[in-house]
Amino acid sequence: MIASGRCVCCLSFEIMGNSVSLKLFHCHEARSMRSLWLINELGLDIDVILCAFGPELRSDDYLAHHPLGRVPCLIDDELTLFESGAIAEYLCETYDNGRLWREPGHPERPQWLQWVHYAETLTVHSASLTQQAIAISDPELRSATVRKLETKRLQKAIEVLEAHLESRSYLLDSGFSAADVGVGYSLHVGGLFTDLSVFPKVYAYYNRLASRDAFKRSLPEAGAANKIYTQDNYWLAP
Ligand SMILES: N[C@@H](CCC(=O)N[C@@H](CS)C(=O)NCC(=O)O)C(=O)O
Repeated sequence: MIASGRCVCCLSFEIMGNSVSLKLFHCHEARSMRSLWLINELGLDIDVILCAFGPELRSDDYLAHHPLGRVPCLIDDELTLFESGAIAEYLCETYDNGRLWREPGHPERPQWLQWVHYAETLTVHSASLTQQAIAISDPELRSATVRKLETKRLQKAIEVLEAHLESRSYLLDSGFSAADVGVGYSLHVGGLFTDLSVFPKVYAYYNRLASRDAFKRSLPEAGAANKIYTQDNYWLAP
């Protein structure tokens, strides 16, 4: 459930006999979408505190949760976590039965960890491109060199996925996992900065992920305010 722009109290729910309460600070289309999508895949009930992307994140109240004033930030009773890869690992090991998790000792565990965190390798380039195309509002202060360089580095990181997906439908041979959620979000935003259809395997993979109900439920609703991205794409002119 998304609470539009207002704070709501935690809901409690029962899972495997334990009462838990989860709260996620989220901005539309930000990395917190990774956490929200995973929560939706896991079928967890949660309070989502929707924040505007910008100065609201630097309020004293929010800085008490996340020292840098960024999203995601997950609260689970006494625990606060503010790194999306760590949140993915924590949610899986705490609330998953092995469907999206690969537990320590599982033969696919090292690969699972690698791809859960490869999501950030992809997204750092999109974050830099978001800064160039959106956050730096004065065009004079933007750098054509940084945009070109980061676009190229994003494409190189996508090429690695293209080769990996040559022989499989998901990142792990055994099928869909939390790693696909992390990387899927990165492609969702990466596609705003480079044309994914140039990478046929990646393009088909992204479309497969984007057709999932849990993915769709983590998108902003139609006409939502406070979206980071307002254009169809921010691709560089060829
Ligand atoms: N590595 C962190 C990055 C978190 C992060 O930088 N989030 C961005 C949104 S995608 C943010 O909140 N930025 C707000 C700001 O920098 O003011 C993670 O994956 O959780």
